[in-house]
Amino acid sequence: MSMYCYQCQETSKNNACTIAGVCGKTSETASLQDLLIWTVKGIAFWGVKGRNFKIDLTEADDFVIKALFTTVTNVNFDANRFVDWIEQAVQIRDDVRKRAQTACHGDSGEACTGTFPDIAEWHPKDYQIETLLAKAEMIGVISELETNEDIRSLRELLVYGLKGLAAYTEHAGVLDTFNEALPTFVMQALFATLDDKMDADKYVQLVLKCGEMGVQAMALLDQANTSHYGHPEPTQVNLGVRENPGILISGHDLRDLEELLLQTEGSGVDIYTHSEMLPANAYPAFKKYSHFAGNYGGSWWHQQEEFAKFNGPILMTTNCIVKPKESYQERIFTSGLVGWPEVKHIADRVNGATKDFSAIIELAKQCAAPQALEEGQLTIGFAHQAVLNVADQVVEAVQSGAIKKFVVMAGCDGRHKARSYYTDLAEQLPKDHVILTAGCAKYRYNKLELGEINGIPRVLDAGQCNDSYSLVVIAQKLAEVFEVKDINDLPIAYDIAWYEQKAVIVLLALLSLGVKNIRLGPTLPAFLSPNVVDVLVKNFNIMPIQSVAEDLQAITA
Ligand code: FSO
Ligand code: SF4
Repeated sequence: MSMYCYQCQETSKNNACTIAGVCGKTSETASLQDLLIWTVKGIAFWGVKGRNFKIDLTEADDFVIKALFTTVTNVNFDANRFVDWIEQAVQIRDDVRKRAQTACHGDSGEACTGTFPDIAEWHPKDYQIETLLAKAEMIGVISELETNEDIRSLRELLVYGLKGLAAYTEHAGVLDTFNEALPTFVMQALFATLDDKMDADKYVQLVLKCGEMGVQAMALLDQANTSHYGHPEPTQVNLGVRENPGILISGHDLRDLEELLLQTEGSGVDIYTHSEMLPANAYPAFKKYSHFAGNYGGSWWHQQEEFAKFNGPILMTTNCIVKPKESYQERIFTSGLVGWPEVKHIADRVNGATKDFSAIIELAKQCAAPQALEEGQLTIGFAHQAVLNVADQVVEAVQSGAIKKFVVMAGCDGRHKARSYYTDLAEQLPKDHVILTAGCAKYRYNKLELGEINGIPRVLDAGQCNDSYSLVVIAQKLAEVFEVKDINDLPIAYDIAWYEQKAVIVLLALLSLGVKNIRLGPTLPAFLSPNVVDVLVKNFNIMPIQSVAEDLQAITA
């Protein structure tokens, strides 16, 4: 065993990746990610104390959020970048420590005195990969396989929730929108994981608190997105191609898209979205660009085949990146926290200036136009504002019985054959059932002809995975209109597909709001021990998906 990672749904044999990641992560990168999380916990050790003494933690907060996000599945595969991250983490931890101890000078508080654990003051003899790997072996899940399985399970559930929380906090931060309560909680929770006395009950409370903060993070991001780019509008997105060369942009970073659209205006290069960037087509601020040409292809895991056919450059702004094929290795670029060894990386913004996408644009001009994958259009743009705009129609359809039930089928897509379940279920749902969706899970059914009910599409697409927040707002609005006290009494069923840690925070957010009876698939997380699953079943009646026939019967009952 040279690594131990079980943070995503595609983990090997639904147990753990122990030799190399199914995602393409090497054991070296996996170990460095473990060490980065450990050093970040060291920052939290001093950060929690320092915050009590009101020291400025702006830099540390930003670093902790970014560091967590960069270890999310399919974000960064570049071992060298993690060596830099670890070195920076140690420097930031030392700086926070120094200032925390100075701030408490004269105070008999624990920040000043006593002995401190290794995590609070470790320094490697150098930053050679071998030195760091030797340390990584002694920390991380791999070193703790013998410890209490339930505590380990709850602790990892919390850390994965924090990674998802960090991802959404970072997306909002890119748009200069902050809420200090979020990094404050992240540090407190990381700090708590260092406490050997934390029992299962305390972990469960912290996990639910993490969900609550997840709702806040998604609300913050919603505010950031809509205040910058307007509220998404119902939109028909073109799925075909034009004759100009194009740039394909994927991931979730709307600011990268905004700057790319601006820099390509009048250049003769069209911009297409891929995977989780599809919802950008519904924002008024982007729709105004005539060279914003539509969406190309499907969800993240189709990229090897689709990127080869696109012919032009591809920009990966966040996860999910898959090992690039030779056919497009020279045409793919990463930005922000994304990384793949040998893939060209666009430098970050400096002092408020925009990113420079000229290298991508110049390359695009020399490329052929994309090869068509499909034709037609897709209807998107049903985030909370758009749905509330047609609330009267929706309420009337529910009252008349034209809409019998809503089925929330949000979450992620993935490679597992078992995910055909979601296509089959969507196809076989009765015609009076409406699907509410967000995230890349929708690619399993969003191109099916599922029709409309009194002008309301049977697939209401709220946007990216973080826009699951919209689904919560819609549910709360329905509860208000129908004067239902318990959200679980609404005619809404939840059938969530998960893949990576952003889906973990979406799930925890739903639990924190008291949503019960969620179906989760295609498999339950490998990091949940049987006892932790029992707790989730007992308190929330979470259930694994069954056959399409069985679940259809239960959902439509
Ligand atoms: Fe998908 Fe990937 Fe949005 Fe995830 S593209 S899987 S949950 O990164 O973030 O839905
Ligand atoms: Fe395996 Fe998923 Fe971890 Fe990649 S992220 S190593 S696929 S568990």
